[in-house]
Amino acid sequence: MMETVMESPLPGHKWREVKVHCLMPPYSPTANSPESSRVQHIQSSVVSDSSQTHKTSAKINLPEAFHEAGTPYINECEISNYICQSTCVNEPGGFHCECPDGYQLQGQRMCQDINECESEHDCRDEEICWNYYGGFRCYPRNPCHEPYVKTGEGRCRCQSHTVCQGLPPVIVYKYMSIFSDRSVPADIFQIQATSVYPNMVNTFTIRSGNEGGEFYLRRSSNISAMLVLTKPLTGPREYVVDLEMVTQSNILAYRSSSLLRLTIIVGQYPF
Ligand SMILES: [Ca+2]
Repeated sequence: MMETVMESPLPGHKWREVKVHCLMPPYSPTANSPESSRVQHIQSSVVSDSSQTHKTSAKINLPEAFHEAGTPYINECEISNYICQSTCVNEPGGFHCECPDGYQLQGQRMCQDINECESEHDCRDEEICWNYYGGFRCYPRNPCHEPYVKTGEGRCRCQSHTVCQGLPPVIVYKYMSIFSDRSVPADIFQIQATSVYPNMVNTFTIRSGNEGGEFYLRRSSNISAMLVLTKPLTGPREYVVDLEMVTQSNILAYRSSSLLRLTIIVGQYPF
């Protein structure tokens, strides 16, 4: 903060000029992203956010006031909302910034999510720890339910053709974290076929979880599509979005599908 004292037009008064330059943070990918996995039919990856820098500059003239003790009094927290990323606490002779639960101060003014999965968490052995903005979750290592059986990390296959009629043969479970009120539109998740055959056409659709129209699936090629966030999400909230890839060939009368069940954990704060 830069500070100069100038003479006021009013006799006996001085004006204090305070310039505040505050850099809001760029998005910092955590250990959760970018992240990708390959399965038999689907490859997916969380898309890194493009760095965004919000620069705010405030230039405010404040009349010089005095404490009873005669020391100059300035409430820095009233100068700008951007002086702290989260909470500004005024104190005699200065101020300090505080962060909400689940965050730690990064420098003097910024807040950084604590990755509880790298330190202390209470997930059990049969669970995986998933970090998100402001907290963490424990998810079962085996997400498969009858009639599906686990055939890989987060991957479930239905073994019986008779029981599985009308059901997707494969369900892949993926997780991602996102903070509140992210600017849109934003590419957040890529889904991609890993097995490519000639004369096969892949189509991608959002099967469920998009009742509010928050997402859009943009086909980027015959083997890939991008999930686009079209509305800012406000947390804390969890979305479960089912993305389906259908592979078919009219020549061979072949049709197969895979389902990617994406859990999106939205943090409470926009950082
Ligand atoms: Ca966390």
